[in-house]
Amino acid sequence: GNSEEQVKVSIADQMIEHAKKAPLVGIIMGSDSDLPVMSAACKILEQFEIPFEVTIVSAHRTPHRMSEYAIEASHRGIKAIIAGAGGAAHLPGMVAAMTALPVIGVPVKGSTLDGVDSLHSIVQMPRGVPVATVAINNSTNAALLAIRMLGIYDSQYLTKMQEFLLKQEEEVLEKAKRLEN
Ligand code: RP5
Repeated sequence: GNSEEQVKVSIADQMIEHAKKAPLVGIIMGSDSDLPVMSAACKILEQFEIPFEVTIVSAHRTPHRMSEYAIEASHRGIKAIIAGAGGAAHLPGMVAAMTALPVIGVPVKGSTLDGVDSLHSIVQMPRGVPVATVAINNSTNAALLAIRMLGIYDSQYLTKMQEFLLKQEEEVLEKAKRLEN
């Protein structure tokens, strides 16, 4: 009867609410020492109100967790993975090898080689398994790129990105004006 319908409607509502909160972007990093760099990506996704998850997955120290994460991500509704790592930074490439999702790599600057080790480890992926590599420590751009990817199938993210770019442009023009005066 009527109440049965209402229950169905409320379950549907709950499912919609749940789907809205289900993470679309997965942020992973090799170590908690990467967090100061990777937190900028979290901030951007928060700013754009995009549901995301963030955790530690290490290619070298937790290889089994890494493969599980990479294999499961698409089934959980994740659309893009941001992976930050330093040193012999295998995480983004290995995750990309085990998922068809786009993977964005953030080279994290370590203490000895200024992040060039991480950059080369991530950007020099052999043919067949791409990793979109952003600048050293630039997790902001990793998040912005992930949002552009979401914009391919959901125009609300495209609109938000256009607004972001306009605001950024206005801010620079404002600074230029102030400098000129
Ligand atoms: C990598 O080794 C991590 O991504 C981190 O950048 C680097 C150092 O890790 P810790 O020794 O600080 O845990 O796996």
